[in-house]
Amino acid sequence: MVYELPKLPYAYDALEPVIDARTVEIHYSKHHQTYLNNLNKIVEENPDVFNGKSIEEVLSNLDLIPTSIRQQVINQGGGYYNHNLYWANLSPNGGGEPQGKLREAIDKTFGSFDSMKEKLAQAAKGVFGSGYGQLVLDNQTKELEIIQTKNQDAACSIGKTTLLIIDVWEHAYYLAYQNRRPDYVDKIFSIVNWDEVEKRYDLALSK
Ligand code: MN3
Repeated sequence: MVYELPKLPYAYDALEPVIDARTVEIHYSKHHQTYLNNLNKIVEENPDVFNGKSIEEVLSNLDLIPTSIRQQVINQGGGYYNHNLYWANLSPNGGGEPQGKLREAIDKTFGSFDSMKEKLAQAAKGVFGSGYGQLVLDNQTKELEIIQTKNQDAACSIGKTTLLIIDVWEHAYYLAYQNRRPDYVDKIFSIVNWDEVEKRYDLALSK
């Protein structure tokens, strides 16, 4: 079994003006696709390591991966996994604020939605080099946290569930924003798919 590229849930130009069509097209059809192709090459050469497992299961148990291919799985598998999450937590109909249980937890943990947003934006803007700002749930404590992850490291590899992930690799914004990463991060909140983030939260709590 090999992994598959999830269909982009909207057109390339659907996230404009926040993210331009060409950036979405290259990011999805070249970057995301390449992580997937590279991952599937590793799968074909090491079928016993993957054995039909979901990529999340693989990345959540890195110690089961032979050390000779572990970093490649982190890089390529993480690149595939993080982008699956990234595209799905954006939407042309996004923006606004989360509701329900997630909203209650945000208010309780961070004081307010705006204060969470500010903290997440600062984390994303402040990633040194390539990586992500993320709102996650700690799988043990069931507390919300804001973290930075480097390169294509996956939150599930450190016992966290990704709820909202913001890609701050230059390829995510450079065509339209050049060096202005903070502008991209501030604007992305108007296309966040909070329905999807709430779904991830409910699922993670039920585990
Ligand atoms: Mn990316």
